[in-house]
Amino acid sequence: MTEQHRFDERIAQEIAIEAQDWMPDEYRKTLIRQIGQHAHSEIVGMLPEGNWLTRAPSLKRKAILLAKVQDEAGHGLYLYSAAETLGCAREDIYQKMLDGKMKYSSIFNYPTLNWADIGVIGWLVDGAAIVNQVALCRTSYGPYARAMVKICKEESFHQRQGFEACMVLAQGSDEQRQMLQDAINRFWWPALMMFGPNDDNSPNSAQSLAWKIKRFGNDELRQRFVDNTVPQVEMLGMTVPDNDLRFNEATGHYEFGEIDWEEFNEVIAGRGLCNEERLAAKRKAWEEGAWVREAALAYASKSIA
Ligand code: FAQ
Repeated sequence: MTEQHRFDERIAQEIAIEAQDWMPDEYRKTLIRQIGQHAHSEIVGMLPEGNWLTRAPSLKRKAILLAKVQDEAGHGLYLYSAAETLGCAREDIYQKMLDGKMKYSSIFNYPTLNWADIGVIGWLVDGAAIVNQVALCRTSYGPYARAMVKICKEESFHQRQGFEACMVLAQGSDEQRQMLQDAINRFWWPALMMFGPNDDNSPNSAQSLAWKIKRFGNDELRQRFVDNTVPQVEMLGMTVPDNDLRFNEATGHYEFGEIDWEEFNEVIAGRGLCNEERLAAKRKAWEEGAWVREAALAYASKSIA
């Protein structure tokens, strides 16, 4: 039996592929791309919320937000480690992200303008992330699947704290309710874009589904998110910014309007509202942290000697 046959059999039998196992080069490359982008998203994703750490409205909210942002750093490091099991160097993929040669999630290129945005990020952005990541707990590459299990538990806390923060605003003054509706209006469509292009425009989906890296198509997961979330918006007494949204009794699903794909393509091409600002912040942090990395390496070499 050839190595390729053994690999195909393991995929068919749902036996996880591990770091030491033979795998096709393209499978390895796809995983480095997806896990690397996922790691970058966690790290860049700290910036929009980090922006509000010093302006959280109470000590309780600040402590929760601090814990959430720290969790995201942990997820990023965990995912970089998973990517490294595939033979890439963390510095290399990180540099590619800083050079704009590797993507991170489009959602983090939108600004956080008011406190309600922080609640809405927890609720909608982490909510969308969970729908995608729960599916990835059964991805075919063992180290990625195991990372997802731990990460999903933490994302679930993130989503609940976000919804709770939104609930408080929804029960507050007219001004607070308006602030919440405004945040929903700005983040609804970008949250739907997190699931990627429609299946017929998704160049990677067919092969990733065949390899069971992805377990569902982009559209199916997006639909799942809409079905989960619309009742939550209604529960808060808010509205979804989509005139085409309607519940189809026959299918049991919500039908929704067309995503602005031109906006999506602009954002992933590096021309969104905050792309430059986000990369500039990460480059600055990387350059200013050079002495820490040097000191850590010098210390480590002395400890070995
Ligand atoms: N943004 O052929 P497909 C989080 C790219 S959650 C940017 O469909 P694929 C938690 C795609 O990479 C967010 N780029 O690609 C958190 C490909 O480009 P390439 C991170 C996007 O891989 C919450 C091209 O378009 N989650 O961080 C996007 O099969 C709050 C064609 O697309 C993950 O990364 C997009 N939205 O499916 C943190 C989950 N969509 O590489 C802080 C893991 C597509 O060929 C605060 N990733 N592209 O140049 C995945 O599940 C998949 O990679 C998809 C895309 C579904 C995102």
